[in-house]
Amino acid sequence: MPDAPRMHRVLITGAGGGIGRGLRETLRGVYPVLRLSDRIPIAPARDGEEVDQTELSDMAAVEKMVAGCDGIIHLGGISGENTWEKILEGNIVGLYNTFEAARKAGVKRIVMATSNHAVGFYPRAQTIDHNAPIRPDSRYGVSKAFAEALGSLYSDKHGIGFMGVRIGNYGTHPIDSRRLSIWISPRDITQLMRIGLEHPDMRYEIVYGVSGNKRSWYDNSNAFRLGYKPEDDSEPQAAQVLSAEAGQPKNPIAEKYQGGTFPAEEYDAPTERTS
Ligand code: 15L
Repeated sequence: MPDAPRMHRVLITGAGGGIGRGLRETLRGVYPVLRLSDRIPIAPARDGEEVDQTELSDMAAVEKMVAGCDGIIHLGGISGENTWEKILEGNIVGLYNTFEAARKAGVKRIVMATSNHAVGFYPRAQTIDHNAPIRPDSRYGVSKAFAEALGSLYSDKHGIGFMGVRIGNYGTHPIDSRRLSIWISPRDITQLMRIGLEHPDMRYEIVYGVSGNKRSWYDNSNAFRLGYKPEDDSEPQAAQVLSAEAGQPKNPIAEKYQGGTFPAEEYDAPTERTS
């Protein structure tokens, strides 16, 4: 097995968002330098940190952001459904710029926040693994499928180690019944990000970014094979979450599919797809 790459400076893009702010704390001191970048101003650098403000659609700025980094946790871009123009700028052009700058700078690893919405049109009744064909539920989900494809290209053609984490829903606790199946805790996402950066044998992998939830609709065996041992499960919160939701009106499309409101938004198919 090859040696794990040495991570001296790790870049976190989208460091001002919820997951980025969490990882800033949980990865503090794990690598000698964390470079924290966002398009918006973020809290000033502390020891072992560098703070950067970059618009991902600006290639020259992205090249500066990436210079000198050994690994990248890419959280930047648009983090939910949006207009095509915004998705194109943040999640297609911005993503391409980040990968291309990483290639030129000799970055060894990219851990990418993809999303459950790359496969959100699978029914909740079905358990899927990392080999399930993509089934995006939104323009946002399509952009995450694009990210997985771009990761595959840069892995095959340029040898960059890539791990795409199809993140469910990150937070300190599950916020509704759907999230009981897809919740991921701060310590579990930290563990997965570290596997992506540090695993000695990483070329191209897709895993689900979920805790060890009893109600999961994913077969996350690929993450387990890479050494992931989730420490949390949403189940102890289930009774409380379900009783808070009792009696609320439900959209049948949102309830049927894994992506929830994402597949239901703008839905106007006269019949449901059956294949
Ligand atoms: C995501 O991919 C989003 O980034 C997040 O904001 C949530 O909407 C999450 O999915 C979810 O499905 O709950």
